[in-house]
Amino acid sequence: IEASIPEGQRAAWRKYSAQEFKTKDEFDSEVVKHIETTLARSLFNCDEAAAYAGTALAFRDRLIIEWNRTQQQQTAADPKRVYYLSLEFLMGRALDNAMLNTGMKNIASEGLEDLGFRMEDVISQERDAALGNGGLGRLAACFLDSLATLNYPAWGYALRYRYGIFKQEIIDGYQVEIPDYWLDFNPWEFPRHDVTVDVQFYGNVRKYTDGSGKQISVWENGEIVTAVAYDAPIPGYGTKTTNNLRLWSSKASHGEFDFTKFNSGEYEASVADQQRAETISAVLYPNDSLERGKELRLKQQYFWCAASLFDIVRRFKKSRKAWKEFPNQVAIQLNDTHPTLAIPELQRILIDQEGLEWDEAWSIVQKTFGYTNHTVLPEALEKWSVPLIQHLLPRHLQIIYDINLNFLQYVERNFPKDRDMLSRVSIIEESQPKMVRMAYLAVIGSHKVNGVAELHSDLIKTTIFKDFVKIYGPDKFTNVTNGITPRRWLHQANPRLSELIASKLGGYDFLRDLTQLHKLESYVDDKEFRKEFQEIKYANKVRLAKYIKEVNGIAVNPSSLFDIQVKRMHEYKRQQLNIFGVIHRYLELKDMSPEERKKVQPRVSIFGGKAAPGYWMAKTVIHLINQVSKVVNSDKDIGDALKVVFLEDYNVSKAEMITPASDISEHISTAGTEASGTSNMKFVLNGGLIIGTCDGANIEITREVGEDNIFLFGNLSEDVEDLRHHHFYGEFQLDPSLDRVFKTIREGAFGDAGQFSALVNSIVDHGDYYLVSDDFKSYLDTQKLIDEAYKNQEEWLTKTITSVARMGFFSSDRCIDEYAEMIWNVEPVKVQGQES
Ligand code: 7GP
Repeated sequence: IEASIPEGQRAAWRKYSAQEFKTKDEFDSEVVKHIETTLARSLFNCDEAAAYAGTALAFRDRLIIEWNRTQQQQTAADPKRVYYLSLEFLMGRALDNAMLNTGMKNIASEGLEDLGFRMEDVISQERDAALGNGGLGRLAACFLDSLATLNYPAWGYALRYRYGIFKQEIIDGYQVEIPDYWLDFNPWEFPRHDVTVDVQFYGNVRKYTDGSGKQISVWENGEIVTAVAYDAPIPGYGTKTTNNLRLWSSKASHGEFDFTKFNSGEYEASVADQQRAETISAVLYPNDSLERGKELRLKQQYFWCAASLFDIVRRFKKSRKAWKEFPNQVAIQLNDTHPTLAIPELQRILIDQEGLEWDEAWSIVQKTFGYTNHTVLPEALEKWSVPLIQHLLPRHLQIIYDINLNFLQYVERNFPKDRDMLSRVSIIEESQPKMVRMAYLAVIGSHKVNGVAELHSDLIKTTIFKDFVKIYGPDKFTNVTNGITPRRWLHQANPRLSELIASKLGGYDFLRDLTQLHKLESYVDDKEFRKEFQEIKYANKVRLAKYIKEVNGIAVNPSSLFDIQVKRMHEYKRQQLNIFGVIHRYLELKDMSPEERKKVQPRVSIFGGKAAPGYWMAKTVIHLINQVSKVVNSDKDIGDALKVVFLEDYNVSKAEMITPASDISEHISTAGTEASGTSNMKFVLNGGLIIGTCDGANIEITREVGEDNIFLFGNLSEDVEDLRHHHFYGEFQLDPSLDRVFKTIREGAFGDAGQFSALVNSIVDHGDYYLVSDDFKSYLDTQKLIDEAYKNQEEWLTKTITSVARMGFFSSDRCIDEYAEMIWNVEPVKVQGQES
């Protein structure tokens, strides 16, 4: 490593080199120092927010020491690194995670108590880092945790959005979007004003032939925007490895302020460039599984890909290895198609800037990239118009055309008889205007393509990428079933359960090897264990009930069956099926005599999730849930038999409280539409059972926990096409129970029926694309089974404990090891602790 300090002075340097705190006293001294100096507060004006800030800064210092050490050792070892390019990282809160991963939470709790604060209150001061929408972004966050824990040299790359996903407020039953000012105080990031990249947009391509007769392309006269790096340390659990998440922020290339313009009186124009440049990293697009072809979004994608690749190439060049070594040093994973421009960008760097020949460059590109697909929904598959790319990235469009030409020639040679094949697989869709199909470009430019659960990986091979399987053979396509980090989703979210498990398994090793959970099966009949397990579930429900009372003003009985569906609002996830089921339950309760009603299993139906701001149908479902909630909760006949709750602003930190409180959670997508799902894993790991369709990872969860421990219902994915046909030809009879639900809605039982007519009509008149009516009866029958099963608390408990014991497969550590072996070909690098 190059060192800027001369040999003679290094001893002094080392002597004073920063040390991480080890004891409670050292911790307290750090906290007080930060509160008094960094924050300029004192013991006379230190509130919980300041206590949080002081604690966070103390931990940040600690992480940064380990981060520095990790980077130095990784630089010295110069191993192959993984770069995870994701436009979303849904990190949630960092403090609790940092304390648990470094093993310092107990010390910090005691220390804070000395200073007059309770850990819980301090933790809850932190705002979520909500740089993501849903599953795809949270998966990326789990992967970072696993990569660091398993000591893989890995970097995440994303954008530093000034506004993360909007904050959701429910006003009069409607979703209202409020900006998320998460950067007001964010102690977890380090601005690196010395790490910048100039990124070009627009301009033109000039071609000429050099002395040796070689064609050269120069992209010039564009507009330059500067990317500034902000780094966030990612600590592994129980290891010294602290990896990096690098977020790019945009600013004007010539500084933020144009003095000439200011001096000539153009005050607004003097800052206009800066504002324009900043717009690029200003907002996270709040769409989940829904693509909007907006120019700014394309700008974001290129800005981030270009800055990240420049950084990666710069790091590679430091090692002075030959270009052909690039794929042996660098693995880049594309989290869905959002970073696909990295493919033509790397090709451009290699041929235009580094002077490699096309074929040599292309072979490097293909070996470097891997692509993960997260959805088969057609509305989520990215396409960009050719004129837009031509305008914004003229050189990239040429390269994309050349990639396509080579590819189509190859296809033509190998499939001379299938003339249609060429237009089917072309990167360019011959529409008006022409479109670039990003998923095809991603497949063509990568050496491996994976889906995120077995069914989904099979589906992509038989639907959207069918032709590519023929072209490349099946080996290019693989599956890595998703997972979740047990550190956040068990240890942090459910500390008592984690402790109970540790007490039986002889320590916390299971947090690093989740398969050890299987040993819990021998405690299924252990009275003491069962009692504690049940008490923990109850306490978690009490905690959620308290929150619901505080925030929603609804009193729910913690002994009721808690039925939870929290996830992004989308028709394919079918929250409408759930709420129609709730209405049906309500009507049934109304039909009963008071005596009969007393005998039913009381239930609380809990919903939460955000709708994309422009997605009217999803917003209508939110509205309906809130209206039903109003009516049911205030109906004196019903009492505790049924309560309906919509939790506003569902996010990661709320998920940590909600997940451990479920008895049943709902994962009820139309079969074949939910690529995997990951909250399904979180709920079962925390001792809740699932009602679900045969979709995504539900199938593998069933295989692991056993059919007796999950409530499956509904049509299978292979039947979906036929069923849709039946609807199309009107060969369908609406289930009478659903018909009654619709009648009730139409009669205005939940407010002005007009508001819900589009929702009802989508099922009755417009083909019921998501097959709500087809699955309704089976759904209700299964909910009945659940009511019955829950009455036998002993058997229920056995099911939940058994399920927890069988969830070992769903750790994101297992996923990351699979990616490392099958796709990245990388090895861990163990970081050594500080030498004394
Ligand atoms: C989600 C999938 O819907 C979910 O099933 C999966 O578990 C998750 O990715 C992680 O693989 N997809 C998205 O969140 C998304 O935005 C559009 O997909 C690209």
